[in-house]
Order: sequence, then structure tokens, then C-alpha cells
Amino acid sequence: MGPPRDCDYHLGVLSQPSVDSFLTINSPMSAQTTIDVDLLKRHDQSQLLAFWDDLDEISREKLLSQLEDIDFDLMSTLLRKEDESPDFGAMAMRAELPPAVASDGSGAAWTAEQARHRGEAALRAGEVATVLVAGGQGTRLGFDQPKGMFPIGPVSGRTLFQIFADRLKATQQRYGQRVPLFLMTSAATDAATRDYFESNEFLGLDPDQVTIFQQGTMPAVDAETGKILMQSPDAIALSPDGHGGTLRALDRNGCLQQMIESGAKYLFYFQVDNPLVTLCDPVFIGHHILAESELTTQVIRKRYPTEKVGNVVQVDGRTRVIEYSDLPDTAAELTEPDGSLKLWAGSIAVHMFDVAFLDRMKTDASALPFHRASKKVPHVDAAGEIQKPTSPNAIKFEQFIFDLLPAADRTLICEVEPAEAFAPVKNAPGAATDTAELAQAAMRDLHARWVIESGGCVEEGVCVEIHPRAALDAAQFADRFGGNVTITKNRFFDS
Ligand code: UD2
Repeated sequence: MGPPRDCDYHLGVLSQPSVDSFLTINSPMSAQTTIDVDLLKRHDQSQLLAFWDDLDEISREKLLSQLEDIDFDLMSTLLRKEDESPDFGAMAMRAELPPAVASDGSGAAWTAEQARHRGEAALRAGEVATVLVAGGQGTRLGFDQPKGMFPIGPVSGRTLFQIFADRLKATQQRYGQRVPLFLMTSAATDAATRDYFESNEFLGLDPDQVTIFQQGTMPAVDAETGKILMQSPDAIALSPDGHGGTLRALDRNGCLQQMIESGAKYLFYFQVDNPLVTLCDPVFIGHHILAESELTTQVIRKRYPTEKVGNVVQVDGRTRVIEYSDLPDTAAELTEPDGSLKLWAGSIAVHMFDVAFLDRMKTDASALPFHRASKKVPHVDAAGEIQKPTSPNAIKFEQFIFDLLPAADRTLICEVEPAEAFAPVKNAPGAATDTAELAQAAMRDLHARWVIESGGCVEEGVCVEIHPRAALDAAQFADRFGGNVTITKNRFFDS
């Protein structure tokens, strides 16, 4: 690849544009694609067409369709740092705790049993849908396939995706109603995820209940110059727009409309990395409904001040999350007179949304703030050479779904015990926290407790795993197997 010819745009094989500064392609495969060259100049991003003359028709079409998707006004606003960037430090110092239901059920005007009944009624009525966000690349885990394909069952070796599908299927059997699954992927995970579901018979789910949809992207920019980076001469360096892109992607792909038409009123949101997620927990769903909350979020009591979870707080009457990376240590370490943490509520990224709230917010999705992350982004330089940086060279922009919290009229937080609901798989073996080994140990310990609480016993060093169709919770395990179980070698209860 020779050096770029600066801004000398040959229209060549392109159809004749109506205005000279427009590049237009009429493709038999797709609709007409047009980009305003002056727009790129105005936004100081003309380098995006620097290799234009060297590209063939297919590459030009590819590049033009990527350019067409970029909101250049938004990019310039972000680059000028004119978008809202809250002072999290100041906020954290005046933060309070939002209304919370503790894990023992206290803090609500109803009992946990009443919440369970209400949640079960919603499940029986087909009012609950689920959304699984699985667009992340799992870089920290060092697994080169979508994270959902990671084998995690401590005895069964079942993958994260299988464990969620098993739980969904068992929930459907218990309540006699189908629970739709909306699965969000990104460009990096989409093809492999679809292939995995299709070649594994949708993991026992009905293909009609699974909707796989792809999130949007944002360009990565050079940290020093603010220029959008090129991944190759015909492609922009794009990265997923964060899980905050879920709302826009649900809307754009017709999923929100699909939910509304099917009668789904409540959406259970969860992340791909947590095999202990209490997917469709009726108590959690019930608290959300009884509180008439628009957005309810599960939290754990943070085990130490700087634990890597979002801090759910109330500031100026609005609930919000201050991400662990934005919370100053001085605020993280604030304590109550009894020595407990003041900002104790750590989000584990399990949320209940009112579908009507999402529908109301869909046009405001772009109002979610963008968070910036410094990353190493390989790219082609001005001479067309591929650069693989060894230190962060670029800024990526991401929206976070929990930034919808301040917009909700009513919110609630529900505390859960980490041992029962949170064991994220994020880091490679050997890390101190959030490894697959630790998640497997948490699954094994939880299931061993179900056996012991049911009157059974588990020999030291023996591993137990319980398929959701055998038991969805401790109470069901006790009903089915109570008192009879002595486990002397590794065992997978699969029916
Ligand atoms: C997330 C939360 C953190 C805490 C923690 C619990 C954020 C910013 N922080 O931390 O507050 O609740 O989880 O485990 O979310 N994803 C997409 N598309 C994207 C980016 C992410 O689908 O563009 C998915 C990803 O596949 C995963 C989830 O979102 O399921 C969380 O992403 P992460 O692993 O980057 O978030 P993390 O661990 O920093």
C-alpha cells in the first residue's frame, strides 16, 4: 500500500453524485450509500478517505457504509469534551443510599413471600422477558470465543450459555409459560454465538423464543489527535458501544416492539459472565412490581471498599451508579458509626426494567453519557503501515445501561448474598478475584449447601452440581431429595 493521496477523491466507478462533494455508491446488494466529503473536512476527519483511490469498488462500498453510520456531530462533541461529564468525586461525597430491600426481606412494606407470589404471577402470565448482554470480548479471561461458550459447570462442564438456557427452560416448566430470551452480541461475538446456538439445537430452547441481535459500534479515536483511527485502508477502527447500547439495539432490531406485542411488561437483564445469576428469580421480580419501580437493580454488600462493582447511590434525589473506577478512595472508605461501609451497595449488573420505561426512554438513548476508556487499538498509520501499539494509544467511547437509573421515576435496590447470586468469570487463571476456578467453587459450595440443608451430606473434597431441571433452588431440592442424599464422589444431579 503506497502513501495516501490527500483528499483527491476520484469518483471513478461511482455513480455521478448530484453535488460534487458527495461520494455515492449504488450497490445492487444494498441501498444507495452517500457521504458528504465536506462533512468530514468540517469535522477534521478527512483522513478517513485517505486511501480512497487505492480501494476497489467493494472496499469503497464497505468504507462508505461505515462512514454513513458515524454521527460526526456527536464525535466532535465528545472530542471537545462538551458532553456531560459529572464530577463523580463531589457526587460521591454527598451520596446517600437509595431505597433498599435487604437480603433478609427487610426494608419493604411487604414480605419476601408476598414478593415471590407477585413475581410468580407475572411469570405465569407471560409478562417476563429476559435480555442477556454478551457483546464483550472477554479479553481479560483470555478465551478466544464468545464468553458464553466458556465451560463452567464444575462437574458437567456445561457452558455459561447452556447454564442460562437450562435455567430458563426449568423456569418455563415450573410456571407453564414461555420466557423469551433476547441475546445481545457484538460484531466480535455475533457469528460464533449464532453458530453455537444453531448447531446445538438452541440449547434445548425453542428457536422461536430466542432473538439474537447485534449492538451498535463507536469509532476509536487517536488519544493525542482526536482523529478517528482506521483498522485497515477500507475499515474504520470500531468497537462496541457498551451495554448502554442495549436499548438502542433492542429498539432498532424491533425487539422492544416484539416484547410489547407479546405482552411482556418486565425485562430481566443479566450479563454473560455470572453463572450464579438467579435468572427470573420470582422474589426479585415481585419486589420490582410491588414497589412500582421502573428500574430495580440487584446489589451485594461490598466486601471491601474498592471492590470492582458499580456503587449504587442516591444523589440529589436520583438513583445512579458510580462505577468503581470513578469512585475516589476517600468516598469508598467512608463508614457509618458502626464501622460498616457507607456506600455499601455494589451493583452486580442484574436489573429489572419496566418495558414501558424502556419504550419511553428509547428516543433518549443517545442522551446516555459516554464513558471514555484508554485502550490499545491496532490501526493503519498515514503511510498505510499497520501499527500494533504496546501501550494505550486510543480512546474508546461506551455507554452504560445503568445510566438509565437517574431517568427512572421510581427505582429500588435489592440486596442478594454473593454466595447465592454472584460469581463472575472475568479474569484468567491465577488472578486473585473473578476467575473461572473461583466461580466453579462458588457453584459447588452453593449446591453442596442445598444438599446439606435438605438433610443430606457431602463428603469433604467432593464436588456437587445441580441441573436446574433437578432443582431451581434449595426448597425444590429439599422437596425432591430431602434427607436421602449422601454424596461420596463427584455428582451431577441432572434430572
Ligand atoms: C460490570 C459493571 C460493574 C459490575 C460488574 C459485575 C460496567 C461498566 N460495570 O463490570 O459495575 O456490575 O460488571 O460483574 O458494566 N457488554 C456488552 N457490550 C459491550 C460491553 C459489555 O454486551 O459493549 C457485556 C459483556 O459481554 C458483559 C457485560 O456487558 O456481559 C459487562 O461488561 P464488562 O465485563 O466490561 O464489565 P465489568 O466487568 O467491567
